[in-house]
Amino acid sequence: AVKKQEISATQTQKSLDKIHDEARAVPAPRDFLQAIRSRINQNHAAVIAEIKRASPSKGLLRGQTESQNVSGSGHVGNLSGRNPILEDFIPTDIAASYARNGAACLSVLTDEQFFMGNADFLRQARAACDLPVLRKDFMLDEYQVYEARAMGADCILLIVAAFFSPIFQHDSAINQGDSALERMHKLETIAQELGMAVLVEVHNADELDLALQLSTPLIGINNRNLKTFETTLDTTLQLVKHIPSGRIIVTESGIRTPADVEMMLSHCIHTFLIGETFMRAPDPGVALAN
Ligand code: IGP
Repeated sequence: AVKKQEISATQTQKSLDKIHDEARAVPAPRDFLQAIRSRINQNHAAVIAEIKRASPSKGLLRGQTESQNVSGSGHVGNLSGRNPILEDFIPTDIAASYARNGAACLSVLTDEQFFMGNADFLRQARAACDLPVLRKDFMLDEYQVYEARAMGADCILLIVAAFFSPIFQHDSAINQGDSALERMHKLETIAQELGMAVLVEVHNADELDLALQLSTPLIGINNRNLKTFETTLDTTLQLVKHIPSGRIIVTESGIRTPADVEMMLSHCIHTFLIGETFMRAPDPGVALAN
């Protein structure tokens, strides 16, 4: 990914101007919040269905890597015994299947380094259906927010922990000298000015306090600890108690079974972000429908 830190200082303003223009030239955003609300109003679970080829904790989830692909039939190692045709990673097919099977929205990993993602996956998935799309990536500076819109995103992700952890920081974010809340607020404002929704992600009570100071109603509770990868649905059940009404709570990560979904619904949590479970299924959309 060409991120801001890789661009020299003299080029920075020029590239910012350029991405700014690109963000305003693409077709208008789709309404992410409305898509969630209308599923809930029809008494359905609202599922933000994720398209993710790999993850840092689990490695390759679906399809094959380029190195596997060069050798003849390509399907090797941990893929043996599966159906290689059904399980190829084809963002357009996955998106269309999710849409047919009642997803509220899509989430697409665009991070290349940790998730083997790509901006093209988002473009392809969005073009294949009429669902609003979350750009799932680690947003830290304004360039990335314009870039998200320019690739067609309808929602961005702000991970509160990322604004504090030095491992996520790069120069431009550190040099701004603003507090974490100020920086999040700035990115939120830009996203909203561009017509996008903002999903703010938390994992503990301190992060939640900050998230609630933003104006977005969309609060994601990540059941996975991003440092240890430990995942427990209790995280959602604990934090939900501290969230005032009027917010849309999204329970994220580690949702595996219909029983998990029922359990969350019984706690009045209606919105789900699900990736791995669908990615490992022969047809991700069919897995969603069940
Ligand atoms: C989906 P899972 O366990 O269903 O694959 O999780 C989603 O919550 C996860 O991909 C995620 C994520 C993130 C990925 C949540 N927050 C931040 C990257 C960055």
